[in-house]
Amino acid sequence: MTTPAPETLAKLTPVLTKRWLSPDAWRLDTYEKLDGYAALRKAIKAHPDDLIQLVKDSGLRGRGGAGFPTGLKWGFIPQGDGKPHYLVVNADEGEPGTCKDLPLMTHDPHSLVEGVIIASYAIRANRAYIYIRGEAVHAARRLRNAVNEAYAKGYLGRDILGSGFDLDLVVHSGAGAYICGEETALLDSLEGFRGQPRLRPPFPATHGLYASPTVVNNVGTIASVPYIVLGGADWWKSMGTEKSAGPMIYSLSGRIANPGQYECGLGITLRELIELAGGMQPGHNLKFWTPGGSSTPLLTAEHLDVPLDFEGVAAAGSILGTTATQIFSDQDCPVYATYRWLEFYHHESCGKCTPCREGNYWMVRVYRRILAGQGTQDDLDTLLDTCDNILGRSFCGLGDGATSPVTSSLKYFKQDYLDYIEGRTAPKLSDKQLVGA
Ligand code: L3W
Ligand code: SF4
Repeated sequence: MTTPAPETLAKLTPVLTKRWLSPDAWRLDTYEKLDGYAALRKAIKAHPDDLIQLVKDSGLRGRGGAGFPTGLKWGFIPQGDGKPHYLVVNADEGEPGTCKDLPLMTHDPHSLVEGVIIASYAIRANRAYIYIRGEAVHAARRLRNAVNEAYAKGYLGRDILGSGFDLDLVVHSGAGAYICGEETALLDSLEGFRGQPRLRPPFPATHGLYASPTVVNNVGTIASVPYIVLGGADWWKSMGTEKSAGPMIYSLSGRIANPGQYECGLGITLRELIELAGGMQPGHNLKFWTPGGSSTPLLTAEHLDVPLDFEGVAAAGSILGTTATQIFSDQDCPVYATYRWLEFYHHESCGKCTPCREGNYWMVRVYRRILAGQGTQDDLDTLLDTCDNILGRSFCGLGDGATSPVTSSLKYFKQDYLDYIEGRTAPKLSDKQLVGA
């Protein structure tokens, strides 16, 4: 394990993670001793429109994968329309490799609850939901405890802190389907239907939960809001880059000495992140990595110095996504890794549209053939052709995302595929594993 240089260590900017190591920070009394609910006390005295403007000024962008400007989204909520407004927090963190929202909700659930109250006040919503992934039992327990504590203290319910503002907050556990992280499938699931994406437009901002104006934001987005209220837009913008402002929690996993969550200003590089994580594991050299989960095209050792912000990663041909950096070495196989990801997408495809439902099914079968040593060069064309028929032709982002590891691994590591096809690499799957997709 290597020790990071002081100038690299200085790149750590614990903001959303700053309370994670404080014992019992998930309890209300500890949270309050650590500045908790000070932002709410300040925000509730401001005009809601001023809060929307503050978030716009901060440059905060969605932390769930798309990076959409948060203040702009809040500003889409029509006012004076006579309809109920809703805030829905997307806590269905399921993107492979992503692990930033679950630790936040486990260690510091009140920061999310406080963000929900401020955001709801800003968009004039009197009912909010946190839709949490079904498997996240412990985080859901912590959240429900935090919500109960907040009600008991008058931070939730009627006439919050004497402001006249009312808010009810419900923590809803999903049933463990990746597609319910897609915002409209999430809304269908919340309404009690099978979770499948809706056609957009109209977007949830105008036609969301129960066809009413709804803001759907990721956990990290909403948990950022109390810090922006307390620290101000300029302070927030002092971290990150001009177009990608603020700190970001990068989840590092794979062949590194110290996997975990590292919060740094947007724009840090993988080289620096690996240094912060104590270097690669002994005997391992970086071969490929995901900048933001498996739905984002793979990058390679050539991309160690790419700034990990929305623009930098896009310029390198990938997507920042959820900043889940999964790190693979020269001892890992990009063909096999892609196959495992595809099995995931095939399993999680909701089946609503043909390109994704059928395309992922067939691609899994082609990968099995290649990995069993029975592939042909034509199979590589079939994979690219299938991706071409999925990308941009699927009903939602799941289908598009599934093509990312396929096309990028073929772009950078075609030789690894040919090594299976031409017999230089021993098969990883047996004949028996060829069927049953
Ligand atoms: C009103 C308009 N609202 C856009 C809103 C829209 C949404 C947000 C971003 O997918 C991506 C996906 C995953 N009027 C609007 C508007 N909006 N135009 O802005 O929308 P969009 O379509 O850019 O993205 P999305 O549907 O939110 C998110 C990728 O992120 N991803 C993440 C996967 C998994 C997780 C997780 O486990 N937490 O996030 C990784 O790459 O593939 O492409 O709210 O309504 N004119
Ligand atoms: Fe369902 Fe896949 Fe189509 Fe999305 S792309 S609607 S997950 S079948």
